[in-house]
Amino acid sequence: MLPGAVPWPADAAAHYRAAGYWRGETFGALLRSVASRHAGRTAVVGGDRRWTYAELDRRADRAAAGLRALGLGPRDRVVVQLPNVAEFAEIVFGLLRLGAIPVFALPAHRRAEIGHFLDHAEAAAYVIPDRHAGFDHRVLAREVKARNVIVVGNAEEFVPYAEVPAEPVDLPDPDPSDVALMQLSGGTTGTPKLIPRTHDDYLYSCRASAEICGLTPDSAYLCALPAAHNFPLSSPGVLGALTAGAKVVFAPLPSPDVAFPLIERERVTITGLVPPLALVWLAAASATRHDLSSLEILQVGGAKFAAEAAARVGPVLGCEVQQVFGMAEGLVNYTRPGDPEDVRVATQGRPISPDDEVRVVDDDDRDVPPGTVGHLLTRGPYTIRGYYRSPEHNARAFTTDGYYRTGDLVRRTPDGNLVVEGRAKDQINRGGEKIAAEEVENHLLAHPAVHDAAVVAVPDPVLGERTCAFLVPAGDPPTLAAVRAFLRGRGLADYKIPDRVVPVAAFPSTGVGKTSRRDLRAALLAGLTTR
Ligand code: J2J
Repeated sequence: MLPGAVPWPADAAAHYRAAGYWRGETFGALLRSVASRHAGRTAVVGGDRRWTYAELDRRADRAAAGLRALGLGPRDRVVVQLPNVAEFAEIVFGLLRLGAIPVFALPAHRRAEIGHFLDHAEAAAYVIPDRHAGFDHRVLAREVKARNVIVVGNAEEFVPYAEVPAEPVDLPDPDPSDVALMQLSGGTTGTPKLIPRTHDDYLYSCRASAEICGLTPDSAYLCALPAAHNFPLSSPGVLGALTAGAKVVFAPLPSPDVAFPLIERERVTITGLVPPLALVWLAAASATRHDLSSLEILQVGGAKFAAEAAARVGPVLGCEVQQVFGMAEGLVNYTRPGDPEDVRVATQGRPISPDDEVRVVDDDDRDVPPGTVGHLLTRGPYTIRGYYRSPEHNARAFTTDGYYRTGDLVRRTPDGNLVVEGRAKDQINRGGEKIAAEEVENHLLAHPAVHDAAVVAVPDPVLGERTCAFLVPAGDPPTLAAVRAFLRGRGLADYKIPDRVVPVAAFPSTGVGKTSRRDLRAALLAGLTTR
């Protein structure tokens, strides 16, 4: 196992192998075997590119050889920050075949996040588009002084990806029990954590997810959310669709004007959205002239989807709603196609695996009675046992017997489905984008006119939650515009920048200790709503 990653205990690993979850297969080998069975079928569509499985397989080989010629090798970490383009699949499979480890950054990440990932992962390379959504990623690459910058598009002084692919060479297949890729945690601390996922565990979650969703070679998955997110990558997402020999269609944007024509043209059967986008689709669907009749499943996840909205998916979009409650650390719950309407509308589903262990506990880690709300703890065949190179944080984020503390408050229904009732972690879930309160607070504290800062989630009818920063100013309070400009200047991703700033003379006193920040945030929020 890559040093800095936490392996499963030997007995658990042996059980996961014996049960057939871990099959000793790598992503590179999997693509090879799917391509041999479905050579002529379409694997990937993105922009004007349309590649068969044979073509994707060949491109992945050429990418692996070219990346190797650039000096990259097994276990090298490579920060990949690509939008939804066909090259995403080619480059990711190239890295996976080489045994190099993609670290999936989001297109929205900026200097603060990318600098941290490059540093923390000791990355050997950084893969970017030239420009995306009006932003020049080459400027960012210069700012973070990344080594080996590879650019899809106009590279300027960097390495153009178009010139990277080389004649395939024989490469040893990586160890399937080793780290394949790294996902990002939503985070609750000052710096985002990296989540190492192995070929064995991640491939299991992708394959099992594809089965649960009924994917076949005739299915077409529309990747509408940014592909780097764990949800559209693996639940079943791009990788799950490819395990099934299905077609992956990359949408450059998730808006109905872009996605609906693609659904019609490519006869898309399944896609996944966060709740605010699902609401936008519901609003747009009744008036659309596009034929959406191929759509069989609309997955909604990343944040709680209200039952009233979920109930409208069937009548308005003519497909089944599937709720997905997952996390990049592992555990993913799905409502199943064909579940009774009340399960699909009002619960967040049940785990993928019979060996996902789920506990619902009180503040002292004691199991609560069935049906009671408590903290969700989990361990299982595709849930990590630790973040990358974070021993201190791991001691808090996992129990001594290896359960991951999800920070979610859930209740289990008598039929075994989970309902998400809230959250105990210091995080804001802004329409599916996760924001660690402490990370934003630390940036705010660097402002000369800020004496103290507390960032809280405020309910929002569209996004579910928005971010409000309470500030104790040092002198004249900074305006919202000044705070936003300041945080942008520090290179913080846009979605983390507070929507609202409320100056207060002093913070209410809530005692001392670690939990006092949480109490403080709760007290401030209560003050805001009664104001
Ligand atoms: C309420 N909260 C939810 C849901 C996630 C599939 C789907 C989503 C993610 C994801 C993912 C929720 N209702 N349906 O990785 O593979 C909140 C919880 C959870 C956190 C994880 C996947 N679905 N959440 O959202 O790592 O708080 O993964 O712990 O980004 O999102 O966030 P993330």
